[in-house]
Amino acid sequence: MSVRVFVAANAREGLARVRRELGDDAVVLSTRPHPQGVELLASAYGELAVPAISETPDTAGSSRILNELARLRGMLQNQLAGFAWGAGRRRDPVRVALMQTLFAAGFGSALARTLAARLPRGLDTEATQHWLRQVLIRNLPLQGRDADLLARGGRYALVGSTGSGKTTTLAKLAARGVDAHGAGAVALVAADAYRIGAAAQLTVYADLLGVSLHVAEDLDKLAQLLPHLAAKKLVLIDTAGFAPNDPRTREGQALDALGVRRLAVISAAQQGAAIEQAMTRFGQGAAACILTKLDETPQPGAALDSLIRHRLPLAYISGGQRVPEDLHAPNATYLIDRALKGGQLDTPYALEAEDWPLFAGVEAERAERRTQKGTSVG
Ligand SMILES: Nc1nc2c(ncn2[C@@H]2O[C@H](COP(=O)(O)OP(=O)(O)OP(=O)(O)O)[C@@H](O)[C@H]2O)c(=O)[nH]1
Ligand SMILES: [Mg+2]
Repeated sequence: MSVRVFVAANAREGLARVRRELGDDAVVLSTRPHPQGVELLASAYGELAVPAISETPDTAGSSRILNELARLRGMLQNQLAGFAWGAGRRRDPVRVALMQTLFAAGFGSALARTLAARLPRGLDTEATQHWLRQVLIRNLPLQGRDADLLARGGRYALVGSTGSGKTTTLAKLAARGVDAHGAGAVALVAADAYRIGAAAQLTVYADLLGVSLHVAEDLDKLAQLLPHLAAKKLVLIDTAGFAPNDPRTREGQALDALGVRRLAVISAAQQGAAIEQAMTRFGQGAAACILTKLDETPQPGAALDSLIRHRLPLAYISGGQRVPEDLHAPNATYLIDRALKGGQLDTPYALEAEDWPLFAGVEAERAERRTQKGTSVG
């Protein structure tokens, strides 16, 4: 087994050189500070693994050794990432503080890294926080007033995960539509053929508003119904809620062929991964997004992060169950300020100072997996 010494400016650079020169499976045996940054002792993985396998016929034993090596490698990587985090904090405290602000508020690492990389040099902590707030406000995609869905009218289907608030939001939109165009110009369509009582829920709202209600059990029926509603200024279609990975979500795309524009109704009160899934499945090709349950969302950062990355315009926000009061046009400043404030909440999920290096380790591993996946795909 030959061991090589690498000296680099920082741990991340050192690891990258080890990989470049000894391969992806290289094993880092030790690290220590060096006047030029960090010194790593590393060996090619094959040189460790081959003798172990050939010398012992006990394959179970060999795989135990391999597992143990993998575990040690993971541990070292974590430590190095933590070390890199500490070094980064000393070298560029303002940039690291920016990422901490974003992570604490529930924004994800992809956006945090992108913004940290674009932070102009030479800003102090206060100027950095100001810059961050402005960048987030500027990049939050909002539906422009001239594109107001209700004023323009049209055919809209509300799509989204189960219980995200589609029917309630539809009733709120319908009430606004009645205010704008009169009850005779608005029609509701119940296209939720899956849930018992779905049409009944809509009937109550239609009666209250004095608008007509139609039922379409499937897409064919909807295609037959729509020409009869051609005179209506605003047609709002309620659809069944599906989990984002349910194959029936494809029905959403079939609506496009009928000239129906989709509005993705997404609850902000979910964990980031669920929001991302819903945004991907229901948001793709949608005309706009409506974020619901903001009243139940202490940290709306994840939802705003997803909107920013998907560039899906936000048309309305919903902050309660009351029909029609709890529906509002979005205000970027208000939403971003709320998200950043959410990062200051004292919850058991907030990271303590000593958790950050560990968190950095996990993040570094995740980033590495993404890079490896990208490399193997490309
Ligand atoms: N707190 C709060 N509750 C909401 C909001 N929007 C909807 N809800 C509630 O969430 C629950 C589900 O709302 P629905 O409108 O039935 O949701 P849905 O997406 O139509 O549900 P399915 O048709 O079953 O997929 C109801 O109790 C609503 O009152 C909101 O903005 N805030
Ligand atoms: Mg519903």
